[in-house]
Amino acid sequence: MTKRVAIVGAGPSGLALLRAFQSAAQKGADIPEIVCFETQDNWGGLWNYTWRTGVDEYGEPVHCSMYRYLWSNGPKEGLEFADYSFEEHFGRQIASYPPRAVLFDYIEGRIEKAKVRDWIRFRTPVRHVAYSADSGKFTVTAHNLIEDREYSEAFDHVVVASGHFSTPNVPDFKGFSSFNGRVLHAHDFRDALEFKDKDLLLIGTSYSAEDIGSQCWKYGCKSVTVSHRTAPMGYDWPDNWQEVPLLEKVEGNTATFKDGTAKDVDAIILCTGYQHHFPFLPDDLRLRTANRLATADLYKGVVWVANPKLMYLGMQDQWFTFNMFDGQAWFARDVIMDRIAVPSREVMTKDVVDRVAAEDAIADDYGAIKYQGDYVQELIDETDYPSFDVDGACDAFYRWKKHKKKNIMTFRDNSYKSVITGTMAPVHHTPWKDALDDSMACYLETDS
Ligand code: FAD
Ligand code: NA7
Repeated sequence: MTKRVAIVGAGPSGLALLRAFQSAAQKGADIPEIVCFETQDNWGGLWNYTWRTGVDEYGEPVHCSMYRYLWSNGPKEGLEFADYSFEEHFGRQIASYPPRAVLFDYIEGRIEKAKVRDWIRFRTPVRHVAYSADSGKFTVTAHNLIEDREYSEAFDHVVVASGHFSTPNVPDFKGFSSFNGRVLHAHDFRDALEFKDKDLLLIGTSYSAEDIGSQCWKYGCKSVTVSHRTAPMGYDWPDNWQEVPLLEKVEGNTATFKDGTAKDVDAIILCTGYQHHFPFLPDDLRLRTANRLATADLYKGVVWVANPKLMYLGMQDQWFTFNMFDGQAWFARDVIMDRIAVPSREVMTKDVVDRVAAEDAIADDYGAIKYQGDYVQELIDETDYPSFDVDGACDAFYRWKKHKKKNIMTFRDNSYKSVITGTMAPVHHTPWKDALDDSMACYLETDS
């Protein structure tokens, strides 16, 4: 096959596409030439931890939004690869909420087995993509940071897998510029011990606020105050944790909230989400979407309606992650290999409108999990991605929600059944709140 495919990013989504093509080649298919561009010096995307914040040694924005002591925020049984189980990787079943290093190792294990590392050009950010209707090809301009050399190459397809939880959304609040403490976004949070014995204010009520607050609580901060714009999270929090209305202003160290109450704080962490940010894409190719389950302008959540030679992976808000990226990657691969025909623009546009309307009609989080589970099922039904019990994975998420409601500081002590191997996960050797060492060696120590 003479086609050339450019993939932007070697995080879980980009790696899923590499594995999808390698799997087709393994089965004897003639596959296109694949070039995956990756800014960082290793694969794994957000799971590739760095201590750095701001810019890296080449002046590139640091992609990592993860932090030390991060443990999976959902059960691993909801994200397991259907073609590479946790048991295959670790040689046995492991507990359900692995720390970051353990999940990184798992991601790496599958892609190492596929032997596709030389398809990736590390330390090579994509700077620009342009499409020519005359040639029917894309020109991708990339920067080899090590040689400090910019170059352009032609491709038949471009797949954007650059993630959307890396460029922070940073609102301003009155008094920030004269606050007598540190103001940072969750993207730059690295180590909870920095906030030991401190009074913390967090703004936002989603995963970052919940998890960074919990981490800081676990590692000994003095108090956590969480300020909401829409509604409080409503969990049964520890005694030194309170939920308050939106921040109105800061004076000195005193934060005042919309209801007139106030609290003296040492640091403020903006857990206010991220932007879909594609500085390398021109207006006519750039996805503009809210962080939601049904993205704008992507047929089947993958194919750019205005030009189906361009695709995006992993752009949805996420209950499902690795297995959804796999479903999308197998689908994208089959579009590129002409195994799946994309319909007319009208049909694709209607597909987007219908998905948005269906999402808007969802009543609650349980409905949202089912919606995304059905989407994963739809994708894998159209390809040779190994089928698995998607409803079983949804069930793990439903139970996770209930465990969080029951006790937000112990939900990670629960176990679930693998929908790939049918094995029940063991209970971890140490309750999450007491497990201060998040290394892989410690996590795997005696959990069987
Ligand atoms: P990313 O992981 O963001 O990878 C994108 C890659 O593209 C990066 O390697 C980046 O360097 C590269 N890139 C970007 N721009 C360019 C460019 N111009 N040129 C070349 N390369 C480029 N999911 C879970 O399942 N469980 C969790 O517990 C969990 N915790 C999370 C915690 C945090 C703090 C965050 C932010 C996310 C978390 N997620 C979690 C969700 C996470 O989005 C997915 O797990 C996954 O990392 C998404 O993969 P991705 O490949 O789409 O994007
Ligand atoms: P999310 O899930 O996008 O949530 C963003 C939160 O920030 C949400 O609670 C928003 O409140 C809040 N927000 C956004 N802008 C503002 C302003 N201007 N003022 C106050 N509050 C604001 O981002 P997360 O970082 O929590 O999670 C992203 C991923 O990281 C997630 O998938 C996890 O796996 C880890 P709203 O409810 O809209 O009022």
